[in-house]
Amino acid sequence: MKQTYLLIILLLSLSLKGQNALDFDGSNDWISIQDQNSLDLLANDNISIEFWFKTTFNGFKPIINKFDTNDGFRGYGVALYGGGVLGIAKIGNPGTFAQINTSTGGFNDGNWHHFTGIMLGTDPNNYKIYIDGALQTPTIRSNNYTGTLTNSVPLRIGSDASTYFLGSLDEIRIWSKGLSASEVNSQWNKELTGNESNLVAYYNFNQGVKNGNNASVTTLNDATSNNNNGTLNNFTLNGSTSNWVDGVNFSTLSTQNNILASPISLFPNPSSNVIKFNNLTSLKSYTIYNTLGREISKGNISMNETLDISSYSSGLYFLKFDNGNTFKFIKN
Ligand SMILES: [Ca+2]
Ligand SMILES: [Ca+2]
Ligand SMILES: [Ca+2]
Repeated sequence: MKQTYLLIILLLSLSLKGQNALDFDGSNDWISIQDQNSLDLLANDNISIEFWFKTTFNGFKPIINKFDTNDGFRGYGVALYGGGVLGIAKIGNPGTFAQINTSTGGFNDGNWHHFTGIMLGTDPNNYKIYIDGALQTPTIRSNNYTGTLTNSVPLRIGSDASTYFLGSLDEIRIWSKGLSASEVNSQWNKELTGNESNLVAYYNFNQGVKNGNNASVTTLNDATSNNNNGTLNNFTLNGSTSNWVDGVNFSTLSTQNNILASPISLFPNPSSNVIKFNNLTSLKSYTIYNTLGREISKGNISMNETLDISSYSSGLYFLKFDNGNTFKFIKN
């Protein structure tokens, strides 16, 4: 009986890890999604866009957009910029747009990162970007939006009609609402069903055989009922690039709900040298993971003890106690 349970647990954990993403070659791979009313948002509508991305490219690359290139790029979209900065924009009458970028970059480090961009109306002071679930300090790139937003061009993934994304994308979601902080926190690190309200398009990319021959898998499925399915263009669809590939591993990081419930607190955060804990009532075993779910270190800690993180690379980490409580911290 015990062996049966162990086998079931093993199969469950294997199936959690078995989800896919799509790799883009940077030269001509892109996905087109036909213009539809559900994708046509109004200037004053609230829009949220989420996705996982992995790239080492340093420079401008479009990620997802519905820009009309024959009308001053009227529409909305998200792009990667030099230095690994991410930005989100609404563009109205030619030359007028509302855009924020992350004020720090480095998200082109070859690891999976999650992006949430939220645009409330046309004032970029009301826009937000979260990376890996953490609210970023934005830089307003433009605040002169006027006119309408809607157009009749396709939604594009991985292209703006002249430049092409290099790297992998997964879990793309477009919402016709502004996600709340608690919604961002509860759903960035897991898959959704597609039935969530105001979700206008959702691509989980769980298609094809990773790194296999996928010549016939040329339609990207929308998991919502809006049928915003995409057509893959110019992908090789065989091998480890320009094909359906391994997706982000959610299974080791799927303990987000414990973060809010825990009375234990971690400080200082961010930190460059050491972290400590308040309200640790007993010696506790911990494991530290990076955003890929890779184990970085493990040990035991009690109240008033310090944990040395000075040798870690800059970035976001997860510390998980063996009772399941998980904390995020940032190494500066
Ligand atoms: Ca996926
Ligand atoms: Ca339209
Ligand atoms: Ca290609």
